[in-house]
Amino acid sequence: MTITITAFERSPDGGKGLARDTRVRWALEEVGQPYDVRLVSFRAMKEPAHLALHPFGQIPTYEEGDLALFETGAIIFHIAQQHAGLLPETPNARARAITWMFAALNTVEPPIVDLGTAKLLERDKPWSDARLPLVADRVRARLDQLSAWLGDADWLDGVFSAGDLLMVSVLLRLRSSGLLDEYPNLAAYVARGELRPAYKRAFAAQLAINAKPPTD
Ligand code: GTB
Repeated sequence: MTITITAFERSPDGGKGLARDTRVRWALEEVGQPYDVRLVSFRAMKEPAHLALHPFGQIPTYEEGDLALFETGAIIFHIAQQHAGLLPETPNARARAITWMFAALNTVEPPIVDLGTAKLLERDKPWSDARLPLVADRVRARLDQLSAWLGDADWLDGVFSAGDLLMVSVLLRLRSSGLLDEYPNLAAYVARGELRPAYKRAFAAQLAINAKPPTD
């Protein structure tokens, strides 16, 4: 059955792979599933046709036959359940990998998104200079803990899993901040993720769309 995901018609990052369709592309590449992409404009994302797929008017979405999903965690969990390669077979190892998926999305991603918001949308506020270091320190608190857990291991729980895919995807958003470089083992972890052939294919696919010059 054909898989179709949605992505920005033109991502605000110009092809750095930071929009959340990249992680879904990466998961599909890891399990060897071909997929189509439907590009949506910011306006189309808020129109009824897209809202019927995604109640919050965002990308990415995932369609496969009569199944429609939104939320990257749910989409990647679905892909990992349907195809081998993203979750271990052993029940306990599988449960731990799923735990890392939730940790990436619920514990590590929120302060990173807050930092992005503070830098991109709040810099003109009179309180921004005072708030920004606090937000950055909340990210550091999580990175301290994650770095201590990872130590010199390659992946979070033995073999690469959907937990690593999501954690690396989340951490990638920090690269431009320089915060990742304060943690050499995390920087190396992210680099290891980016070196995976499946990630490279996913990155190239989104770049092919976003690097195109505007047609209008
Ligand atoms: N929790 C949801 C999920 O994981 O699927 C979050 C989905 C989400 O935030 N989607 C964003 C979106 O559709 C795109 S990825 N935003 C439009 C809107 O809400 O109206 C967020 C994103 C956008 C751009 C960059 N960038 O340019 O660097 C990075 C991340």
